[in-house]
Amino acid sequence: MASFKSGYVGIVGRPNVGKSTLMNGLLQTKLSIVTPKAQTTRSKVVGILTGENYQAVFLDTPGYVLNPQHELHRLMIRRIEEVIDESDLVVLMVEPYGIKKGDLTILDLIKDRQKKAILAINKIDTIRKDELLPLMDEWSKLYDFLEYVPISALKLDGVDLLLDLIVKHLPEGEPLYPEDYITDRPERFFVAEIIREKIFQYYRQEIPYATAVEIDEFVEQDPEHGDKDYIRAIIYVEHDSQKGILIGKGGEAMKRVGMQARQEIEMFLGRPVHLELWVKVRKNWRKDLNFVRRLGY
Ligand SMILES: Nc1nc2c(ncn2[C@@H]2O[C@H](COP(=O)(O)OP(=O)(O)OP(=O)(O)O)[C@@H](O)[C@H]2O)c(=O)[nH]1
Ligand SMILES: [Mg+2]
Repeated sequence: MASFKSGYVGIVGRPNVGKSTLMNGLLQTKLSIVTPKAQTTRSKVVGILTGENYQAVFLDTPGYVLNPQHELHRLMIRRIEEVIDESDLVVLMVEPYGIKKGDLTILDLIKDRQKKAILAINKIDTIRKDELLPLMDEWSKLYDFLEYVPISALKLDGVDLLLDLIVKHLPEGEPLYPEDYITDRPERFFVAEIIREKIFQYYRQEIPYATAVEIDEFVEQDPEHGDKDYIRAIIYVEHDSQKGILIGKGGEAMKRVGMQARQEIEMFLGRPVHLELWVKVRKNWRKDLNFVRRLGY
């Protein structure tokens, strides 16, 4: 009988390289939020994939910020270090446009801990095939990766192969979670993330970065709302001016966020919800360690 394999697989890399896209592709579920902006993911997102003879617990992480500017950034970096520590296998994800300083900083964390690692070169749909070999060659001089896998997480190209190789290098062991689990984070975490994703998609410049979402109330099948779930979320910004931009003229901008978020939350939960959004100013919240912690980062 074939033995069972299981373990934690950390997905790490610079901001915006496609880590969350890969995790969703591996799970074939939209679990981790994805936007075109860097620093979308702020915490560890657990995604569990159970197959016939394996269970891989994927840990999506924030992108590594090279110049941390506040407590939120510092916590994001700490999460990456923790994930590398707890991983049985690390997937270092990079872009195919040359080796960057941020790549090397993360590689050092892997090297220091002598972790088993696979290099995933993502976004190969954006380059010529003949650019790949020289790049893999350069990477192979920096660390003894177990595998070098070119992929396009977006087009799901090479993702099956990557999964096979991940499973190949997982240690033998019993499942870590019940086989029908896809995550260990609560629904309210994902609800807050979906709202944050819409804010990242709709607003520009500093607004998304100065924003945090907290679920203030979550009542399942609240009779007061026609048996829909009732969810009240608070959107924090750092300054009064940001509050105005977020709400928009006549509340139009916020309405759009609310509508899009509600639709996606309903898909995620598989049931109808009544979503209420409130915007509050919390001066410089990103510098307030206690507050950042309270938000779950
Ligand atoms: N062309 C192309 N774009 C991709 C690919 N994978 C991801 N992207 C895009 O890259 C952007 C960032 O993707 P994410 O998955 O959010 O990246 P991330 O590494 O999780 O980013 P952070 O959470 O900010 O660290 C999105 O616009 C994705 O659609 C790919 O294989 N090819
Ligand atoms: Mg991400």
